[in-house]
Amino acid sequence: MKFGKWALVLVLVLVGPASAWAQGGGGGPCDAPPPIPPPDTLPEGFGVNVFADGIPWATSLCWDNRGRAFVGESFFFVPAPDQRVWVLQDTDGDGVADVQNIFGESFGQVLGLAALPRAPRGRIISEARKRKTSVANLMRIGALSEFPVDIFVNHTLTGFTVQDEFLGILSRLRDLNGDGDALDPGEREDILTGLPAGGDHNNDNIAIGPDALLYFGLGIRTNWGGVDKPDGNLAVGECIITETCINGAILRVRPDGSHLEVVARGLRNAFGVGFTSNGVLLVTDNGPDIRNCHPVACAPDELNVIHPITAWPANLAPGGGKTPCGALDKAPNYGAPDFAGTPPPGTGTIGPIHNFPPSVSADGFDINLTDTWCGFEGDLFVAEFGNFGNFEAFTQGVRIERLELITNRRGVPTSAVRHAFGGQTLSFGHPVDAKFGPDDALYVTIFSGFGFEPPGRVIRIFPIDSDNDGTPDICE
Ligand SMILES: [Ca+2]
Ligand SMILES: [Ca+2]
Ligand SMILES: [Ca+2]
Ligand SMILES: [Ca+2]
Repeated sequence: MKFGKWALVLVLVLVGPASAWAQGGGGGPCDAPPPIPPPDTLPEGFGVNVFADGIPWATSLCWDNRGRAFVGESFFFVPAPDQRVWVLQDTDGDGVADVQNIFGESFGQVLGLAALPRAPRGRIISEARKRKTSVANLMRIGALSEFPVDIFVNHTLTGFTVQDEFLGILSRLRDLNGDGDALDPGEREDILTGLPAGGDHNNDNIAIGPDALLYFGLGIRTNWGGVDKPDGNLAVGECIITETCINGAILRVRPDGSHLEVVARGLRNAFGVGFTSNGVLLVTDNGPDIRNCHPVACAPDELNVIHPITAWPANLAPGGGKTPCGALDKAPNYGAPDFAGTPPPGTGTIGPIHNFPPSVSADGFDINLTDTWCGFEGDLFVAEFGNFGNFEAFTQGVRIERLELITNRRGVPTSAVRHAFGGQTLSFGHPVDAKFGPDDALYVTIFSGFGFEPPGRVIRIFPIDSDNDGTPDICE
């Protein structure tokens, strides 16, 4: 998903001529038209309801270990910082939030949230190992609930003049007085500032690794391999390269904000991040568009496996973000901005395990680790926001998609089969994130903006149990 200056540009400017610049090989997605979207339905055996309404710019979502959902918002036209993080809870089990409050405020555009118990690091690591699951799933099932949680917020103080600003912030929220919010003095700390975010892409979703460290993508600052003219006027082919070497990367950092490291480079905008139950990091990467500096036609979005996880120091200078880059040459390169999608053989770059159709905007996702989504075990559910590039039509995306992961003997995904799940979900709206909740339902943030209908909200997709015996129909 793309935020920042491009949002304004969309309203004012149409796309320029396209070229298949730096497009990868291997049967490009333009070779065949994308499949016709199915009707706006869920598969048989599933229902949907509105969990919470009135969150117009809902983006990322995470669960803590007490059944609370946290939802960030991001509205690009409001000068930062006045974006918020909401806390939602269904205390009576009817599938609708009856607690809906502001948990934190005065953020820039919020695109990433994660909950981490305030427990010794070794305790978190051993608990995830013992249960053979991810830290996010530990939260979902209420493990380590004797510990309070910290909520981490990735946000960007973006404006429309961002060429050399370093506006990405990672904040930690801690409800010290237990009153249900982090609005009291001392409850917010900006543990990382000066990330080179802004422009077209920001610091994105956050996942907690099996090492109890925070992982997140930091997008490049323009469409593809360059920054637009500093006066903000866009012209095809005119670029000023001011990407830093930690743009287009996957970063990781300790929960106190120290030891910022790069684990992968060559990504464009790795929006969604998540770990499998055996510790493999998956990321969705939004492919380039047909627009301004270096337009690219027909580039797919990607699902990448970041593996194995090794790290190189990022040494983010305060306020600067000018990182010595030499050591990062060793970090695995996922292709951008030289190759979008599957690269030709022999480039030394790592291709995705799956190419989404162009412009779906594959964003936040979750892995099904529930016991009640029978037949979908281990599948990935991806929120596809839809194509900004064809703004009026939204011919791609705007749906929840299911990816069936094919794994090797070590349990590492090697490819994926794409299945329709949420249909062309225009009546749901534009999804940005999807996370399984403590009741095994899939919770999806719906973003509104530019007059999108319906308004921003969180919806809940659940397996129907017709005879109310505790076993969903799809398991009987
Ligand atoms: Ca309720
Ligand atoms: Ca408080
Ligand atoms: Ca790639
Ligand atoms: Ca039943």
